[in-house]
Amino acid sequence: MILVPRASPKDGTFLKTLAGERSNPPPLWLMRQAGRYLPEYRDLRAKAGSFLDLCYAPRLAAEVTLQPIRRFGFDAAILFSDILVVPHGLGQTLWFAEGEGPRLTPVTTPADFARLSESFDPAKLGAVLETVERVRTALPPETALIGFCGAPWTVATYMIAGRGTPDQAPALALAASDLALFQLIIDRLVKVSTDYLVAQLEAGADAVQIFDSWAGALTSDEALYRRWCLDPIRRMTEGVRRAVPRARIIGFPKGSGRFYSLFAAEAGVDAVGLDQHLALDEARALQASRPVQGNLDPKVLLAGGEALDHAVDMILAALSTGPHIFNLGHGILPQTPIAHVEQLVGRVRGTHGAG
Ligand code: 1CP
Repeated sequence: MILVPRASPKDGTFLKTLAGERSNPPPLWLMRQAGRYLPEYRDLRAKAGSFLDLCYAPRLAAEVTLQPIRRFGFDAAILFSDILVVPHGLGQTLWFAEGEGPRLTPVTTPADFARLSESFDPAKLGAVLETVERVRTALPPETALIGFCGAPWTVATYMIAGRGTPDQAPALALAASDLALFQLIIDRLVKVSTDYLVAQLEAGADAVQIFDSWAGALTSDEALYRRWCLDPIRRMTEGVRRAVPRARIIGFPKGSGRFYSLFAAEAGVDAVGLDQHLALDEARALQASRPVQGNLDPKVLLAGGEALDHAVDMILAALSTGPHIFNLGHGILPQTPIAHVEQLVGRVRGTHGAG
């Protein structure tokens, strides 16, 4: 095998780490870093009207993407959007019930599926890509821009249930009762999401992340995990790399537990995002094959104080010998005080609490 050096000299530490280099301190960004814990986000969100309006307003969405970079100087920005713009872009009805979360008209029959488009609505796609272009132009060159989408399984759970569910039971039930329909939904999502990531990379995203937030619902059995988490993501990574050979891809199969090493070996991603439930010795073992990202518990960031310092130090100590991107194990909680994020940034970068 010929080893091609993947990092280029102008890459910042985030992209260098994704290419397998080790940095001290590690690059840092936080999942959901643009959002309700920031007063400047709440102000802009109130002016924009609905959350979805904000997602499709390139100037405002770009501004929201940049807010946490200005405040904290993170090493990467993540496009402000949502994983559910993909079913919305296929024509599924979507709205965000204030204070409750997403609502969609469920897709549970072949007739429902037949009403979906085969590709992303160009007007909605254009708005997202304009946001990507605006953010890339505005960011400092050393700060990476991450594009993203949901993994087919996770997006399907919302499309089928019509909302977030604690156990993803409606999607699991459809996979059991109408396998052919479930497979059609997954296949459509593989295709559209692959094209969507390629478009984001071509518009200026430096890397992309695939969020499989509900992979944990598939871990009761390896065949289930392979069929609905691993295989669709592997098809996506292959498709993205066919179109963009230098694409850098992070997979976040949240809750994968004992299947994390299988995912790291076979999903075709450059780095694996780890949730807070994975033990640090297992995280370190995974680092032998791939860079890892994670895995501070968002509740520890919410709590702050010495517990936060201690948890950060443990992660740094365990993962500093290999390529590591510092992040949370899941999205930042809206009640998180800004002072705790400042404490985290200082601790990771070694400018806080020394001695
Ligand atoms: O009221 C508001 O302002 C809306 C809250 C909000 C925000 C800020 C939602 C609704 N989505 C987002 C932004 C978002 N969503 C980003 C932006 C970039 C960033 O990280 O800063 C990203 C990457 C997502 C991804 C996303 N959306 C996921 C995957 C990650 C995860 O958290 O597991 C999922 C599952 C969603 C669906 C969704 N969108 C919004 C909510 C509240 C939810 C979860 C709903 C549920 O399961 O009940």
